[in-house]
Amino acid sequence: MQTKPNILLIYTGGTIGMIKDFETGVLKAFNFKKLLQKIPELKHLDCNIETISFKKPIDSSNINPEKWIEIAEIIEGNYANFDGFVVLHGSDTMSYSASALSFMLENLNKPVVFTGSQLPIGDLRTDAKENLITAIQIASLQQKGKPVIHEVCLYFEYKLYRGNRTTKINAEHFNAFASPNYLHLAESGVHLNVNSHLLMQKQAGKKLVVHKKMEGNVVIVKMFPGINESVLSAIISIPNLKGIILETYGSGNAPTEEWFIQTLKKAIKSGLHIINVTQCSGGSVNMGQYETSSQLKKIGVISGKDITTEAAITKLMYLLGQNVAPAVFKTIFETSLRGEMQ
Ligand code: ASN
Repeated sequence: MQTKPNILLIYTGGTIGMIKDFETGVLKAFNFKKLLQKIPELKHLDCNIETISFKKPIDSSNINPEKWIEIAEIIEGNYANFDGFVVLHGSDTMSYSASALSFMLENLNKPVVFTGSQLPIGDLRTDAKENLITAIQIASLQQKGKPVIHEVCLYFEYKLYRGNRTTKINAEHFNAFASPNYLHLAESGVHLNVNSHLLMQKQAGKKLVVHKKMEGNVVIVKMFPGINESVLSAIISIPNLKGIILETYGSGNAPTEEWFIQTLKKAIKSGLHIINVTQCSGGSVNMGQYETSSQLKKIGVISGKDITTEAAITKLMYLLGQNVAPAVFKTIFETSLRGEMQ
């Protein structure tokens, strides 16, 4: 007889577990136990659910690398005893956290499904119940007693995405996330349809490795017409800065002005890693396609290809934390490690 899968529900905070303070009208995190009381349906699911909560649940704007480590350690400590993990997380920074965890959890052979909601669980029109119930069902999916999914995903409003391919696109709609450069992994309708050919393959025989060092001395610079030398030079001169995610135009284009290229060249020479990521929500960096990007290629700017900014910054933090040798940093960054780029 097949046993029911064991699912660990990790509550970090976010709207999903918030209630309204009726005096002030402000949304505040509340006791996780009450979350389960709000959804008696959970008892009818075909799995065993255990729960664990951050001591102090947070609004996801307060997430940081220490808290990512906390999530990673909960998964590590419970990895042997559970078949899947559901992380309840605020939607605002969920794509950053799902991306970070995808890098921190190497050789993941079980599902880690992030979800949350736009409206609190107690709200009449809440999206929390569907998101939570289906996320648990997805984490429970098994074939021949083994998990179907072996990666960090994000489930929201009827779609399951690869976590490190997502971005939050809307603060109003229930359909709050998009994965512009990678098709959704599954869709929930009358049936739960999984696009099996898009899933990460199982890492046969490899043990989970949890990486807990994330470099904090990094920055995201979004290009805009009018960015000037003193601003860019000041950013590049930040003490101990190790890497920059440069959000460029279109397919990775930036000004051809001498001061701009020289400033970046100097920075790369001094050991900074500069990664070219597009400001466009979809599509890829292709340095060399236009004159406005061929100089960047020449001076050693790293191509972020079709990576999201969320995945780029967390991959940078992760690789710098790994002390990857400068000589191979570019090659490793340009390689897909967890399905985050083409
Ligand atoms: N501010 C909330 C958070 O990210 C938003 C949400 O969960 N919908 O924690």
